[in-house]
Amino acid sequence: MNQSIANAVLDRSATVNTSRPATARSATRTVIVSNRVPAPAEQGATAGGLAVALADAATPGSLWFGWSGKRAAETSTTAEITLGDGDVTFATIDIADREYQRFYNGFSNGALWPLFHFRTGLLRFNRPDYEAYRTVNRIYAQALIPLLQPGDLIWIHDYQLMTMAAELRELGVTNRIGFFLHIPFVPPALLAVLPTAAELLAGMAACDVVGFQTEGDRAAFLDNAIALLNVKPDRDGKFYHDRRTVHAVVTPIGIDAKQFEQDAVLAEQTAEAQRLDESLGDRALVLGVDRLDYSKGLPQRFDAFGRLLYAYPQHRRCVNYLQIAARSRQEVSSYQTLRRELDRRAGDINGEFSDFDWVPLRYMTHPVKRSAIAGFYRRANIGLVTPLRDGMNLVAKEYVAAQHAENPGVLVLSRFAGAADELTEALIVNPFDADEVAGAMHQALVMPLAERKLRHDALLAKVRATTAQKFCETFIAYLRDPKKS
Ligand code: GDG
Repeated sequence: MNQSIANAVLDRSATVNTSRPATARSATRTVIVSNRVPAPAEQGATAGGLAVALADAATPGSLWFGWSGKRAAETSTTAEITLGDGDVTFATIDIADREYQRFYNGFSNGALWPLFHFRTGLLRFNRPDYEAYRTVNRIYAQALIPLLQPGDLIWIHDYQLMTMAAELRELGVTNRIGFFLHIPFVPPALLAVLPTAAELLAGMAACDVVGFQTEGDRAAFLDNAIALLNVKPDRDGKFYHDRRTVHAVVTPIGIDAKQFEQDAVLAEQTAEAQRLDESLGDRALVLGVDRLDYSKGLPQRFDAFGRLLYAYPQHRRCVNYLQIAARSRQEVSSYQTLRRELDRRAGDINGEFSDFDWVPLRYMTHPVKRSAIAGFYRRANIGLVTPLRDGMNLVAKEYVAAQHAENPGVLVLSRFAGAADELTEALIVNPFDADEVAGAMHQALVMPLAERKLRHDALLAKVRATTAQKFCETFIAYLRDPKKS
């Protein structure tokens, strides 16, 4: 779960004194469950995000439960409790290294992630990995139960924990449970590729509320529910299954827009942003910021930049493309292959177009501080966000929030990012078509100021309207109010 989202979740939680006896019926407490929980000690250490976020999460009383980040010899069965700043309780468990490999690298990132990003060719399914996934979901459920209070609203996040709600029900939990999927959902023909599809779907249907980023994702889920659970959803996305009404909702995620706008102004003054600016001189900047992940369409994006330089030679020497591609999941082989592929393509483009005093493509795989990234966005004439498939894509929203209102850059956005449903004033492209993406970059580079401002004004209004806070409020309102859902 993205940190700003986590904070917003905590912020939206109603207050309750955690020292109350479990039997006392009190204001509802939100219990957030995510695969990874950053321990309080880590929070100051992470640049930007966590420290800022926890300062925001001042509302006391919530519980955030998940994995500690430690791979131990044995999986822990009881959670370690720490009180964080702002009276937020963190409860973490360790997972045994072998189990973690199979649960996280194996089934979560080797099977679910590629499948849900429409990449069946990359899907690796094997039973031991799936069994470990089920086991870890069960362990999460078992370790959470002693911490639960009557009336707690349980909000589970993302694809690593799709069967946890079913485990909680199996163990007798009657609290309202919500699940939010941060990544896309796939239509029945694709989900059917997974031998255990019906079990995963039943896991989701053990919740009261199931949330998605887009209408398309919700529709895909409902189609699968019809096909695999034999249910009949109504027009609101509600269906009855196993003595429970399940409500499928769309609650698109956002950023803390106001905060990001302010951060970007300050970030312009950071040493990193100044150095970047000096290194560019008068040249335009095309910027990509992604985790190094095959869903982000980086090889195709590199090709599109090559097409720009080839088809529109007037931009040669006048533009630089900086791609920040922070390494992730390096233990999964498809990520190692991607990295080698990008090294090769970057070399090809620079070999072909570089001059003795100009190198068109700068590509780095180590992460950049959050404060510096905001400054980089602000300097960039184009925010290049071209995933092949993406649940939402927060980079698109951050880029919009970071722009100078009087001289904004242009967002070039993949139609296959969830963000494209909202950010329709961006230049929307098909990331598989290098010529189309190159054409959009050219259009952006020559776009008159008046048009850039018109587009940016409209985009900023949307980014400000669908914030992280709004996302949490909307989801928790569904979760809190059985009548609403
Ligand atoms: C998943 C879904 C959905 C990136 N590089 C660096 C860095 N970042 C930050 C960005 C942004 C975040 O990471 C990436 O968020 P995205 O939404 O773009 O993508 P995923 O990580 O794939 O997130 C996605 C999201 O969940 C939320 O629901 O939108 O669709 O895939 O905030 O700025 N941050 C720092 N250094 C980097 O080098 N500090």
